[in-house]
Amino acid sequence: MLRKTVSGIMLTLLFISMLTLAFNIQPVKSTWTGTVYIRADGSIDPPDAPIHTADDITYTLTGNISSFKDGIVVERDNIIVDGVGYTINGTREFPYVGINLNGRTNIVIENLRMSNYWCGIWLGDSSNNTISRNNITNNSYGISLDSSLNNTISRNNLEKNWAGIHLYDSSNNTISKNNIAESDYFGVYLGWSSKNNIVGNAFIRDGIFVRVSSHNLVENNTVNGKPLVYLENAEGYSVDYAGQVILINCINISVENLNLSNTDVGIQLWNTSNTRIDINNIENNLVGIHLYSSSKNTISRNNITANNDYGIWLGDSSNNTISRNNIENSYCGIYLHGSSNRVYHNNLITNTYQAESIGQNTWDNGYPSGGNYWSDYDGIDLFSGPYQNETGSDGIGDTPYVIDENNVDHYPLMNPYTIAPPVPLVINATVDMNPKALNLRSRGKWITSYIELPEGYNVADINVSTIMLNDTIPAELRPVAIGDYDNDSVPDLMVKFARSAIISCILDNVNSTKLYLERFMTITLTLTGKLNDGTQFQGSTAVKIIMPMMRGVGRHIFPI
Ligand SMILES: [Ca+2]
Ligand SMILES: [Ca+2]
Ligand SMILES: [Ca+2]
Repeated sequence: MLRKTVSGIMLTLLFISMLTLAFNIQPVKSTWTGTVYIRADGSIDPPDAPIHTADDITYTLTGNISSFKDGIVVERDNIIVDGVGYTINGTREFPYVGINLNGRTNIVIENLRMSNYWCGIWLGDSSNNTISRNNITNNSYGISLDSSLNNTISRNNLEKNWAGIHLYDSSNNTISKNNIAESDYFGVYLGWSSKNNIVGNAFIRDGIFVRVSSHNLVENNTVNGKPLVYLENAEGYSVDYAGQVILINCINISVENLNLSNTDVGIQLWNTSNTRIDINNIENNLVGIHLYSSSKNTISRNNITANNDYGIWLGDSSNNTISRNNIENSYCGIYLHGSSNRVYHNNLITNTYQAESIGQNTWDNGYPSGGNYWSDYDGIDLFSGPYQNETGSDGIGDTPYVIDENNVDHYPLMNPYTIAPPVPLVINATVDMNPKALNLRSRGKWITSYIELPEGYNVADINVSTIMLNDTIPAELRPVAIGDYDNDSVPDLMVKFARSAIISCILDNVNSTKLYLERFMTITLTLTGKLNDGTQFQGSTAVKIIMPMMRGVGRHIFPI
């Protein structure tokens, strides 16, 4: 007992001396702990807090702040709080915030680093404030606006928060040029908030989610480097390139052949009808396809895989058709709230909940067309017929798949529905060659090619290792360069091909007798490749090939 105590004391002493040693060798950079108030009269409370002001207007941090409650509470209007790179760090406990602006106006908050708060920067009933160049990471909410107007949130970096920027009942704000990445939930949430400008933000594995909000201007934002397509009151439009698609009050839009993955909601429809969502790849989102108050839309032939919460979510939406989709590995495959939606010929595979329905919806297309394939269906197939009581199997389970009493797939498929492989989208590239005339005997080593892509595509996205000429000759991996070879203001990607490979390909494919006799010929070279997201492009160019008259040698190469 005594021995144990003594050794305990010794250990404690050892620990203290080690700590002392640590402090002696490397003094810990001072972090002040507590909540700082910038009072209405301009004073800093408590006075030893690491904030300095000379004029009661500009408040500059002089050290890091750590707090168990709020970090800095601003009670004075018309001031600047400059973090000059210092950090405010909390405990993430509700309801504490890094910077608390309540009923404030004309405040600038800049150059702060902020982590581990329930909310990094809170604006409640606050207007005409500017939040810029802050680094806001690992909070529940990065920046939250509640009943706040005319604020500017720009050039902030928001990463790994639960939600990036959250607006509730807040209008006329500008959210611009922020980097918003890897929020667990939404990058920007617009709830009951209108007339905001959301411009020039870059989202990575994030996006925007809109709820009961309209008249917002959302432009020039990117999601994973691709355009965030946000349409309000549009009619008869086709979306041809996007990282996320949001349609508010739209009619007759087509969303086809897109890869809408790694964002928050791949496609969101609000009050939108007669829209076609066809042949898209929609993976790794919170929700793949989200419809609210939207009707008469068609969702078909999409691959909807590994969306964390829902593959397809319909709220208050009726008369939509969902068919021939693969819906796999989500928490819930299809959630329907509404009536008269038709769901058939889909493959529902290993979703934790395959389908949930509030309201009466149709889950099959009658007999013999059939219903859906359900990976957890445990029925057998010995009978056939509309009542599944006739001898002989028919590929349809003999017993229905029951979701609930109002929602029954009467004709569940025994095997996955074969969804015709979508025709891959091939975009048209413009291809130039230099030289345009190819003398088969000249000695140059390379043929240079310049590739332009149509508007909306970026030649920087071309995966050079996929570029081929006539399906046989790969482009050299270097040198490559982006320029404007033909001075038409459309950027082109320069790649090179080995001249010898092109010549032998030509010789393999042309009528060499004719070439020998006529001395030149025009042939078409076709260049193909893929962008980094898999989109294929193709372009052709005419090249004149020349066989110079060289007695003897020619005959030697081309025996007639
Ligand atoms: Ca997210
Ligand atoms: Ca059967
Ligand atoms: Ca050009």
